[in-house]
Amino acid sequence: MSRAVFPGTFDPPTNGHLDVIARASAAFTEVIVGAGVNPSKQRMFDGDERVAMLTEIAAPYPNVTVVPFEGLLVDFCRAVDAQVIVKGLRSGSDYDYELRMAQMNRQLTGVDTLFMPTAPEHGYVSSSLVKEIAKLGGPVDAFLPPSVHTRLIARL
Ligand code: COD
Repeated sequence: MSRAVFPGTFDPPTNGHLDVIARASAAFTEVIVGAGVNPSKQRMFDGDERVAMLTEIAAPYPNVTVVPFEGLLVDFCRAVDAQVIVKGLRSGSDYDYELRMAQMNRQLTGVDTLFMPTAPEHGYVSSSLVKEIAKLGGPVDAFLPPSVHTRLIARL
């Protein structure tokens, strides 16, 4: 039995996040999507909204559950008894950022991180860019699950 945590801010969840959720669902017995807080990012959606959006888009995957968390990721992994952290990688800059966190998290509690390369069609998609484009009136429906797109447009 392997239980993995896929953590992120998911503000909002994009098609890139959903692709990682789908592939992790096929790779692990159980996947817990951890809707967390990145202290360096301003959020548009609160924790309940991000959990609701993730729960809607993860509905087709019965072994995926969505759980909010605050505090350290390693403490969350311990609380839900997860053996592995899954992260998506889009670029070298993602790798530099994620490698340090992966090494730190392993040093803190021994939990390992597995990286999943982005699907090429989602490699340039980020929540931050999607929000910026949407706020300035540009089209973002190609980058978001339909239910998330509806919520984002309603918010703006
Ligand atoms: N394709 C594939 N993967 C993607 C895509 C895409 N288009 N977009 C994003 N991803 C991946 C990211 O690389 C990341 O792995 C994941 O999806 C989530 O992305 P974001 O941007 O929603 O989330 P982040 O990077 O802001 O999340 C950061 C955490 C909340 C995980 C981090 O801040 C954290 O661990 N916080 C808890 C506090 C803590 O433990 N700090 C110490 C860390 S050592």
